[in-house]
Amino acid sequence: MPPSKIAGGPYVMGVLNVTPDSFSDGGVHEQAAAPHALAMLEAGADIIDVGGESTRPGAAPVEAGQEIARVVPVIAALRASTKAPISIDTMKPAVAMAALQAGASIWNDVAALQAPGALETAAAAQRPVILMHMQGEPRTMQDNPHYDDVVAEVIAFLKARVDAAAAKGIQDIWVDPGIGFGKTLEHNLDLLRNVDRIRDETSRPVVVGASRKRFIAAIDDRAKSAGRDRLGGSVAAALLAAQHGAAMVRAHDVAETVQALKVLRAAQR
Ligand code: PMM
Repeated sequence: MPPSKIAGGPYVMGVLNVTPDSFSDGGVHEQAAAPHALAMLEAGADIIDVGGESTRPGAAPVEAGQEIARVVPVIAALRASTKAPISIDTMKPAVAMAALQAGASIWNDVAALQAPGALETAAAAQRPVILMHMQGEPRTMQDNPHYDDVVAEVIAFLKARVDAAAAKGIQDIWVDPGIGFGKTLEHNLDLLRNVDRIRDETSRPVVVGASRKRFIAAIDDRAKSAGRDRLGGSVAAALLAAQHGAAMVRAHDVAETVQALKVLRAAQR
């Protein structure tokens, strides 16, 4: 990865959901996906994360063929117009492979390479991977999340997945605590406060995706809808993650997030 556009700060990953049902920006960018991605890069994003299957709570799975049909044309169009790194946000090895061939260079897997064949596919591709923690599966994960010690359990899971990936020869491994993926408000806050511990105990850079998530509405009931009503909370969570050593934050509202991170960096010097 080239250096972050925020000198010394975390990378900013701009979210490009090419899905009709993503929880926060569903359907908005299907036609205008590549221009929206280019605008996010212009606004300071370091990398674009392309996803073709919604993982919002309650979302139904999508067939690999349909997911490929959504993401590959967008990745190819983007690749033709920018050198910026593109990650593919998928749980499916077939989709990851098609996306990497079309020009993506990073596999962002919310299932942490647990699908059959995923570790082998990632090892063969020799590309960076992001391994995320999720309790359960998107359809049911928010039904009744439970942990005895959320931070310790998430770290133990991530360490095990890092070990499994490293054992296959995968070298560039990032980890993500999976904000909102089978977690209550308290679980999410506990994880955000402990990003540095997750980094230190996994010895891996940490990605944090809190942008526009439901826990913000659990704190502020004026943030019920999943769009820009959650902007303030999203930026606050990105700053908190950055202060605790996040190496990358995933954001829908790139310009605002980058500006806030620049102010944080300036004050930290
Ligand atoms: N969240 C979503 C999707 N992909 N990937 C990573 N690494 N971390 C996340 O927190 C994450 C993700 C769900 O949000 P979206 O529907 O807005 O993309």
